[in-house]
Amino acid sequence: MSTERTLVLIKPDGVARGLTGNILARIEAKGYVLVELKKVNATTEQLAAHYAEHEGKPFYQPLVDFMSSGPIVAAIFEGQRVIEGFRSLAGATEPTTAAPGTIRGDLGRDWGEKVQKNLVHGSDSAESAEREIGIWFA
Ligand code: IDP
Ligand code: MG
Repeated sequence: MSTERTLVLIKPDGVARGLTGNILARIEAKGYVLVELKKVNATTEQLAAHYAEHEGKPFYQPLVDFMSSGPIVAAIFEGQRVIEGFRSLAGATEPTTAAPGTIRGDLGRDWGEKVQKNLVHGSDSAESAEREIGIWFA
């Protein structure tokens, strides 16, 4: 299978807590190649497109508000099976139960809010990756 790309976002909690370098270092140390990197303030339009699949769910508005609450870091990483590999590095959605050794398991916790602040986003399929890269690196 040819090399693939994934979209990684370091969410506002990760940036605010000064964990950008730690998170990027974990992905690079795994062997994936950084292709693009930028710090941005997400627009309403970008977040509506990015999280369209979650519209209508109870955590949707808290999620959009959270993602608008401060700067994020967007990155494209490349490598064979990087989509699956980054999801494995990130760990489960809930930081409380994310495995130790993962980004969310090592660096995240539950803060008792309506949205899980879990440090990172990673694309979940090749189709999602191409769509999401188009949103953040148009
Ligand atoms: P993922 O980021 O692990 O792929 P998704 O199901 O795509 O998880 O959800 C997107 C984001 O929405 C999660 O990363 C998390 O921040 C938040 N989220 C998902 N499910 C819940 C929930 O049940 N309660 C609160 N927040 C949630
Ligand atoms: Mg997801």
